[in-house]
Amino acid sequence: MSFYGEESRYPGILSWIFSTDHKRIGLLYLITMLLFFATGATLGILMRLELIAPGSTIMEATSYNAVFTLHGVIMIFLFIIPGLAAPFGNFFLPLQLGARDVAFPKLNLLSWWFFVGGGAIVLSSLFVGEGPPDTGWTIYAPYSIRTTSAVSLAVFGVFVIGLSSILTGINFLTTIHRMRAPGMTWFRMPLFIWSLYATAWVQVIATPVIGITLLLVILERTLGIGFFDPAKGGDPLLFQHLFWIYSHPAVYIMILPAMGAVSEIIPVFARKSIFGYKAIAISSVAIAVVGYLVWGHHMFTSGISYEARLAFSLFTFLVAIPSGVKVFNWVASLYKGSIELSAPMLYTLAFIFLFSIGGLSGLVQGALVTNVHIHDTYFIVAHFHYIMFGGAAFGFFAALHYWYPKMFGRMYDRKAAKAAWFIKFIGFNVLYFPMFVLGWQGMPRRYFDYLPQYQDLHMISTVGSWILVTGLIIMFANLIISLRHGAVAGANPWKAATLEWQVPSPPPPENFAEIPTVTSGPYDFGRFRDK
Ligand code: HEM
Ligand SMILES: [Cu+2]
Repeated sequence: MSFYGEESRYPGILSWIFSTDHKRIGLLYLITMLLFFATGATLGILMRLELIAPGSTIMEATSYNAVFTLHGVIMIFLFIIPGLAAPFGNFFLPLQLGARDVAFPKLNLLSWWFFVGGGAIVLSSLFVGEGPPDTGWTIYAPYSIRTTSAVSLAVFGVFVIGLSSILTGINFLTTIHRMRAPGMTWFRMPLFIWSLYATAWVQVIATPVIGITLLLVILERTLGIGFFDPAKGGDPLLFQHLFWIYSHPAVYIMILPAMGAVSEIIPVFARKSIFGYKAIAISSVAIAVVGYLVWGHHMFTSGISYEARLAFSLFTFLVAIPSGVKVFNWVASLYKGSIELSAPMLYTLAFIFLFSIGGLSGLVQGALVTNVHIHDTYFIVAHFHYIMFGGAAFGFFAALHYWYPKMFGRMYDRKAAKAAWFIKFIGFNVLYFPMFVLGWQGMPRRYFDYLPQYQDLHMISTVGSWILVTGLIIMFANLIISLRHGAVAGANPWKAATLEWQVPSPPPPENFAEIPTVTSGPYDFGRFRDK
């Protein structure tokens, strides 16, 4: 892409994959993650096709197992955990802080290499060994120890991706502590940065736990050590504890930056300063802390003690409070605002709506009694897609439409963007809402076949996947075509007040000719009124 005028020792694509410029690295993440997303979405569509009717329609049970495993692994580890932090965090953290780059640019490039390298290893597990992994993305022992599919390779790939995540976390923490522009006090930082800050701590503290767990799985599979296999005196519940000690906080790695982006977008398109800035900032940190104490809610039916279940249930309800604080503050910020329904704002409103449905259904799962009824059913599948896709991924699309003109210097077709949003919003709900009902009626998850009584709802859901994918295609086509043909955007098309909008689009190498001095809060629109 010629519009990135960085001086480079290398020609063409090499000037990208060896660049230590945070903006280029952000774009590298964006492109690779969207490719992974497209792969995962294709697998999702295939599953929905299989589920259009009972019995085997387009695949057999064993292929279905591999497809939902890879869909889950790709969507979780290659798309939604890097999430908004890797592409938008890399691109905008230094810009919003008033810095020239992140603290460790070379480490940053290495993180991206670990990310693509790990992704390639995960994908190669499709083709080597005795078939692709078939354990589900949760790789539960003892099955994951005993299956002959390529689990070790996929798990190693995820381990490498974990390294990438830790390094990014360290980089962001150091950058935020050390590189804020003069006058950028903690409570003048944009809320997106607060969310990256909370996320980075979770990345640094929680990710090593999954790293070690994955190594134990590999050791057990290759050397037969017996950490988790009861036949050897191991404990499968130990695996579940270790897995969820990471994987629940990981939910916040995916959702916090999306919440941060939404907190940027709302004030800009409601032309009001955000309501409850400090409450939103501190609730990010509160979520990160309390998020460590709830992992057992994935294990209510596994035979853990009554006391443990009670405690985990209680903490699960508590962690909902800071999320609720955010939702109320966002709504209060909209109240009496002069709201402009442009694409980023529409995605933001969809985010709030879908995330709220996901969050409230999470409370149904957090309650001990109802949990037993819906455990391992489609209710869970509906719930986590509302959180991860309706929440985090719609937040991702919100951020993409908000920052696109800044990243590429051009504007997409606004009408097509709104149409794509509308189609996706409809498709999403037609696809996933029936799953709540299916699950409540007892349809188990991870099955390629089902009783005839579930067919109608499954059929509706599959039609929803076609609507959704139509919207996705329109969105991507619009964004890709506009890279070359979109109208020139200018430095600040949304009249936003944060620092990244005060430099040209796309920002020049090193971002700022002169490091700015910050004299007011991030959402102070007053200075635009008199112009
Ligand atoms: C095109 C969009 C998508 C479609 C059609 C789709 C569809 C599905 C289906 C049918 C299942 C399997 C249900 C079962 O048999 O248990 C599934 C599982 C899953 N999906 Fe999606 N999905 C999509 C997007 C996403 C996104 C964006 C994410 C995350 C960001 C995601 C994360 C997952 C996870 C983690 C699983 C569980 C895999 C497992 O059970 O191990 N999906 N999805
Ligand atoms: Cu959880």
